[in-house]
Amino acid sequence: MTAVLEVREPHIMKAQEEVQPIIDEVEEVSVNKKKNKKKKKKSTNGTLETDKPSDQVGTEQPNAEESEEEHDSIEGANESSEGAKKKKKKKPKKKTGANPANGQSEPPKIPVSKLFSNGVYPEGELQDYNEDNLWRTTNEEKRYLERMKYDEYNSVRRAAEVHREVRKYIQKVAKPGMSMIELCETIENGTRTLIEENGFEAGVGFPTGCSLNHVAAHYTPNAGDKTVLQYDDVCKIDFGTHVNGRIMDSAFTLTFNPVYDNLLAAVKAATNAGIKEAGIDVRVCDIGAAIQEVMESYEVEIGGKTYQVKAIRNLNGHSIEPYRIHGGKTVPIVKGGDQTKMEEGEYFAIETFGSTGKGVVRTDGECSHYMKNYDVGHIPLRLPKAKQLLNTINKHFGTLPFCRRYLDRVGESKYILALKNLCDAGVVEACPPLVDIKGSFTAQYEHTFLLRPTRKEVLTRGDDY
Ligand SMILES: [Co+2]
Repeated sequence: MTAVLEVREPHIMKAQEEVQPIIDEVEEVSVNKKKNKKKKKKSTNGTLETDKPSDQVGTEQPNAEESEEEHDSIEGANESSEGAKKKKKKKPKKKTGANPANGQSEPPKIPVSKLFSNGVYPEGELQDYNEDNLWRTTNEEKRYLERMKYDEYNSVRRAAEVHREVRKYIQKVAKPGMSMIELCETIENGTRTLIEENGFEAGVGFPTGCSLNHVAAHYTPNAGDKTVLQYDDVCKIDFGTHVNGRIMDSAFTLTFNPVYDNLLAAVKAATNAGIKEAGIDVRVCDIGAAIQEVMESYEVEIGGKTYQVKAIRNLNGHSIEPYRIHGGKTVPIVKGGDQTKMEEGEYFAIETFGSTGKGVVRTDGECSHYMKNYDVGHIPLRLPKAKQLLNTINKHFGTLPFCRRYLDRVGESKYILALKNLCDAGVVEACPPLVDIKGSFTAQYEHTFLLRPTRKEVLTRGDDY
């Protein structure tokens, strides 16, 4: 899920409405056989080699090393700091993140706790901090702090592993002709089974986004939506898993037509650039600048027209707190953001959006996503149906985002008016679809990572993205 920036410049909206009728005609997408024609930026500093996006950093890992690493992690959790000192002399840990070939069924039906019967889940991709903080990697005190957190890390790794396995399956079976409802339910059912959904202890993290084309985020079908995935669609699959409220928020873009390959490559590289820049004491504005630089060094040719990929300037990454998808901090994807710093122990989702449109989104269309306002205290409600609906929300979702289909499946019906009442009262926040101009195409990649005391752990990294 994405955080929307307050649009501080009201004229943007107006200008856009004026432009819209002209651009409304949807351009025909033709298959471009000369795909992967990538533009290299009029590079000022020579550091931006876009021919090889740095999106595969450290994901190759022989399986033998992986099991050794798991072993190391278990010991690390249980041994005294004496024992740990001895360990320090071992060679540094290799970066990981690959999806282990672990015998998951198709469709995925085996809970990950059965696949990792020793209860140890694979670490995400490890990235050392940049030079100012490189001392942390080997610092004994920081290493000790991490051993104290082992149970937390291991449980979020379980949620991340579920994300990897569920998306691996959907990447295989999603095809043009599949309904959006079937697509989402496949993901949600897979998540519920693999994570062994259990009240607030484990489950889906938020509604499954499957926003299409100019819709960048916050679309999931409501009941009765007949939309079917098309060959020419650009579909952002944004779904979440959680264990004990620790949400793994990760997204990728699904396409069938190779004409969009450069758009996807731009966004994937931009997200990875943002993750690479991130770290303890790093200012979020510097991350935004790094993301935009990479994103806008790409161009894509669609239907005979060439577009420089734009970063959508009012969409953001965000910190994540327990049961709170949007923690207190946002991570911009363009330059000029604020100077808030990232801190040790924080979880962040870095998500970037590239667009062939204006590079700004506004809300449009029927709402599906909702979320209880985290800070709201007791608000008296007059409508009995609204009170009853709020009880249902409190019981099943608490402060986790939900959608209308999730209300349907827990037995709610005819709740639209009551839901509107809760939104008007400020108890629930509506998160309607976020759209760029019609006829444009938007893509998204997102990962959740943790700023561990010694290094970054990109929890949701897989061998796919
Ligand atoms: Co997000």
